[in-house]
Amino acid sequence: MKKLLMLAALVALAFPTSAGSAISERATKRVSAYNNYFTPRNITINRGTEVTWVIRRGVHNVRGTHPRMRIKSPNLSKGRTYSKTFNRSATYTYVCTLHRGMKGKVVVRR
Ligand SMILES: [Cu+2]
Repeated sequence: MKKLLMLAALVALAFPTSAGSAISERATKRVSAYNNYFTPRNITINRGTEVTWVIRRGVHNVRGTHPRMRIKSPNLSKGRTYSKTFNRSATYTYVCTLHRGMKGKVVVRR
């Protein structure tokens, strides 16, 4: 069984586009916000992926550390979300300005 799973993983790696193109066009990655951290804190995604931050506890915002990143949510309470699609390869660092040390990173692959 373990060998079968390994084989399936290898096949998926060998044919990433043919098997995954329909899905990747609307791929979404979720990041959760708790008190007071983002999880996962760092993510790596492909270009064109939408990242949705979901507020699970408390009130938080999502702000890029540089204005050119265009990551700028209002303050969001529990249950609210903020989404952004990343089309350019770069490393995007962001913070919650309400809580010191609450930060994360989105790495967009080339
Ligand atoms: Cu916060």
